[in-house]
Amino acid sequence: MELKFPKRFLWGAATSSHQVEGGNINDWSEWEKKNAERLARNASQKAWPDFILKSYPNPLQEENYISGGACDHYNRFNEDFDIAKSLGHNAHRFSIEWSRIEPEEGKFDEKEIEHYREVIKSLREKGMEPFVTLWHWTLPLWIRDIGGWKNKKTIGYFARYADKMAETLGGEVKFWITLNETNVYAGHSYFKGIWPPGKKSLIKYLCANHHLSRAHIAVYGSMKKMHPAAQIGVAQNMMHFTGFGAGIKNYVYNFFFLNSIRQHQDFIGINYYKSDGEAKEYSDMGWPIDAKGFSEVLKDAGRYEKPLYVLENGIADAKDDRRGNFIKEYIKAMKKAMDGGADVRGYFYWSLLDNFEWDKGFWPRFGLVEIDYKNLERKVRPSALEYAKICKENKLII
Ligand code: IFM
Repeated sequence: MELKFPKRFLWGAATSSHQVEGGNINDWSEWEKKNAERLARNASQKAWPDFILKSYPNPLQEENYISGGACDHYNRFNEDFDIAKSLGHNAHRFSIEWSRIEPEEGKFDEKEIEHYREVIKSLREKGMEPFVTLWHWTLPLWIRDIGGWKNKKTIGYFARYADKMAETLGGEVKFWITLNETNVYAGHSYFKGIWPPGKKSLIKYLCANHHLSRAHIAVYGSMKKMHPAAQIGVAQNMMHFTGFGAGIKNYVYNFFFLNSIRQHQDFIGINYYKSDGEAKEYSDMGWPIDAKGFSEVLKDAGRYEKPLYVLENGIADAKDDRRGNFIKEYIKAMKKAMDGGADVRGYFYWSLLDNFEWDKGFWPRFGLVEIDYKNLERKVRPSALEYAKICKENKLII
């Protein structure tokens, strides 16, 4: 059977600056230096499969937890986009690193702006529509020093940085994602207190959420004035909840933030990985592989009556023995939602490259393209070719 997608459907992959670029100096890079030894020690208390311990770097090594040079995508973006193009992608999502653009308060680095102009140009030349994220979790050190998102002033500083990006790059970008997964960020950073700044506090958690929502609204208004045709949204991490309390969890986790910015978004960006239920198979990170909930979540997001973009969906699978099927099953579920009325217009696999998975470090392998961290060699995984067939033919054969 053939599942055909609409003309002009966007197919691609996503990355974020801190996870792939290398050489970033921000709140995360500082936190990594302080926490690598502890994270490696904690990891030694767990049982790990052999194939993960044999990989480099592995969870027991301190260097696993230091983003350092990452994939050197900052210097190799052209080569990486050539690979994406060869895989049939017609769109690509990446993020701008605020700490590069504004390393000191109010001092914008024109060279770095030029760098991202080149990134956008390279994508356009290769026929890929850029989806640009303005904030994917990392903060310049001077923002960290004033308390990050728990400080109200960060709203104004973020809006000024976003204005600068709209002024300088706005002519070349149609799709903007202001904020990535505010629910995951605030949850880890303030509710659980396990990510920078590592401050567990309900008050700070609520403040951060509130400031993030106000920041989005401010940026939306000012960008729209500058570029009325721009399409602006956020990337919301969504899960499918089952069992006791599913309704309330669905509301709090999936829709609370989106409702708070309801009138200020042109599309709904969805990052979907998992449901909270059991499954027959799991990813290397222990996340259940079960596409059923994906259709439900997409249909549910239809409540906003806006176009939907799947801005992330992927699996950590170092052996690449589940990724091909994962992609097909999730795309099949997406198509089911579309047939049921969900207006999905694009799908971005997470991620184009293996990358730095935050406090887990480098060992989880999400990439369509494998990175050998000893020499930074790129190798296209077999599953990437399975996905490429779907992208090139704009259909899934099952
Ligand atoms: O790597 C992350 C990404 O930064 C945000 N969404 C989830 C991915 C996998 O955990």
